[in-house]
Amino acid sequence: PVAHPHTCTVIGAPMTYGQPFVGTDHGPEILRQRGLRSMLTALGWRVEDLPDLDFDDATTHKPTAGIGNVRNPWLVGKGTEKLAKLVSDTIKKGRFPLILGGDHSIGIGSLAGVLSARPHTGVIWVDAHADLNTPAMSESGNMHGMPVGLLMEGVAPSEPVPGFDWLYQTFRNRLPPDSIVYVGLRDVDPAERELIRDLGISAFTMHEIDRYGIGNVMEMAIGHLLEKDPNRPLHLSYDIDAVDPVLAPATGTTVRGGLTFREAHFVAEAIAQTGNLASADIVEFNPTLTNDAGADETAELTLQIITSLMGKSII
Ligand code: B3U
Ligand code: MN
Ligand code: MN
Repeated sequence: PVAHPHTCTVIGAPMTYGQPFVGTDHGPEILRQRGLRSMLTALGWRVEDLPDLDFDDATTHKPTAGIGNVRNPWLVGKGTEKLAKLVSDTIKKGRFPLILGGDHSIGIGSLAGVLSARPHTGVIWVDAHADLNTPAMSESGNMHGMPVGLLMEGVAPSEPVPGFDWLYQTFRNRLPPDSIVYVGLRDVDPAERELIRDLGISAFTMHEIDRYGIGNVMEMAIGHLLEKDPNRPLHLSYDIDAVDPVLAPATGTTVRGGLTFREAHFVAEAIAQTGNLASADIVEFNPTLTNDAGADETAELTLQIITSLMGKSII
């Protein structure tokens, strides 16, 4: 397995430009206020807590609104470029990047950074959505629906989206379709569905979770990624909207019928137990989209999921 790196670098990525709402930028600060650092320390991690990335200075002289069918490509592009560099550098220093969103467009930066430092990484995408759109496919133009699409081999556009030249220069590695597994899907666009079928991407939707149970699903999902190389590093991208909105209401695109409390934790625990997890992001917490109680509950759940992910076991 990947050597336990012992030092966790907390990277705040307060991105909002990948979707229509403000508020996702408060995620990192709220998780820190609730004791993220001491909780990591209690689990035996050394913690390097960096200042949040600055995503606001990106585009003083570039168009900030939509270009074609993409919203805010320059803002997302320049922000995720910073994140990709930081993630790649962090991994090269032997540290575990724990990336706090922000909306899921930051996945473009995390994935690019991870693939640059460790091209052979297997990815677990826990989400209600497939995030497999490209600008040509997307119905919304929101870039939080595109991180997988922009990084996948055979799907990624051949020409850069404006603001994403870096993805065609220093960060050219792409993710082969057999190197990702989805867990928790329940809202997939028709064009995404077609790609998942055509490319044979491994997808454990809520239907498979109901049918086989979360224990079997995680065994199959992890088994798929580690089949050829049991030492393969894993990256987890955990969109909090994978969890049922009754438990996690503070997020931008809730979809009913999500993971239960225990399923949400089991996913994290099973991945932690492999010993292969080498980087993770947790995204889409937005405290402003519900009442205070809902925001509190979602923040606490997010923090607990991170705890499970970073090695907390029940006994
Ligand atoms: N697939 C849709 C909806 C969506 C994706 N990610 C979220 N929502 N959170 C889209 O806009 O691409
Ligand atoms: Mn997502
Ligand atoms: Mn989602």
